[in-house]
Amino acid sequence: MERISQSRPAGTLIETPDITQDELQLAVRNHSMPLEALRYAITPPGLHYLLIHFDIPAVDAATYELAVGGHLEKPLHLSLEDLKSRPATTLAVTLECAGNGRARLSPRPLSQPWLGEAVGTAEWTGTSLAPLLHEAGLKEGAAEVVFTGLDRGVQGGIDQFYERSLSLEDAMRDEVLLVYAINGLPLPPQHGFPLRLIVPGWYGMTHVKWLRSVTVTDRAFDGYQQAAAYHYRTVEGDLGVPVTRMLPRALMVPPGVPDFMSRTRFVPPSIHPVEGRAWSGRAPIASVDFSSDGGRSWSAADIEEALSPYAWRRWTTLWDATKPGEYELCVRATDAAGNIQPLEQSWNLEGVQNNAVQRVRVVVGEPDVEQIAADTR
Ligand SMILES: Nc1nc2c(c(=O)[nH]1)N[C@H]1C(S)=C(S)[C@@H](COP(=O)(O)O)O[C@H]1N2
Ligand SMILES: [Mo]
Repeated sequence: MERISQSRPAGTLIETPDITQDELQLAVRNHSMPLEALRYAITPPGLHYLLIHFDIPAVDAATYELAVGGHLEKPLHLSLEDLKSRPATTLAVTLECAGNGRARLSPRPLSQPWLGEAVGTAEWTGTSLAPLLHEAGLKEGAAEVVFTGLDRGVQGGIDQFYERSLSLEDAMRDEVLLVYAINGLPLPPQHGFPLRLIVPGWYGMTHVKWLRSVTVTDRAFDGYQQAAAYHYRTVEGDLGVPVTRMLPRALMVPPGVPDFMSRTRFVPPSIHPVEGRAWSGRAPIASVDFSSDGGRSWSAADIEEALSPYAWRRWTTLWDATKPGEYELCVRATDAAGNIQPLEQSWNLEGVQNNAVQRVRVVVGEPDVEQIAADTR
């Protein structure tokens, strides 16, 4: 018990740039997407980021049932076969954790220490939620839909199953799916086997995995993950603003080859193609700008079509890297609603929605092996 009493609860801010053992433990359980995987429109299996608050629950597909109940005329119990026999939709959707970028903040909110790569895009297959709720008959006064997972744990001092809600209006949108397949294969345990929610455009916490029940309620849900967590607040005690749809972000595939420890890049003098992906859950991506001088000057990148309205778009540009020296490459996305990525970190108590621009240090020229050795000693 010593260990637990010494651990710092989530919500703690920490000044040290060093990662704590608790953060390291979270980081090895939950991995981000290696940036070179931005090459793929659909993230290959195993490279999609992962976030699991508690433990992956053990589920027997043969006896599994989803309970659909609450403020409904005809509550339902659906087997996996029942769900699979309903009309199916496949949709390419980009998912990003709301805490992406948290570890760049100072002081740092203690939680999963993402740097900027907690993202992935998959083709999810499942059945639309709205027709199911219509069939079950929404009762007068239905206001919210609560999605509960099979995974249980303690967070914020509260024993809970992971659960989140949506307003009835948001839950009834066509693109909201109960999915049982990813990239044409059954969900693997870590992504929510046998069934998860997909709410295109929203930050990761919305997409409840390992669904046990869908419950229609006539009042606002006040569970921990809804009412306490996932709020953008800069002042303790402030209610803050709930985290909902993804803000725009662009990422680049870091060019050249990396140094093992610092991940500084080395590129031979050349005209160098640079590529990446950009997304927003608020509006389509309108422009992507590239900088090779740390964000002092920008030039527009070319943008390609997305696989779906909810998937990231590929962008490309040519970087004039003919002159040897040190560079800081940046990329910045703007969406059609006018949301633009900030240049500075967007500090807040939980470390959510920090969509500050990515910065990649690149040396044009041959790696200076002696200097690298000196820097890492
Ligand atoms: N049941 C359950 N659903 C969950 C979570 C969880 O811990 N339990 N984590 C959420 C968070 S915070 C994120 S970012 C996404 C991650 O989805 P992925 O691991 O499939 O990428 O799942 C969400 N759904
Ligand atoms: Mo997340």
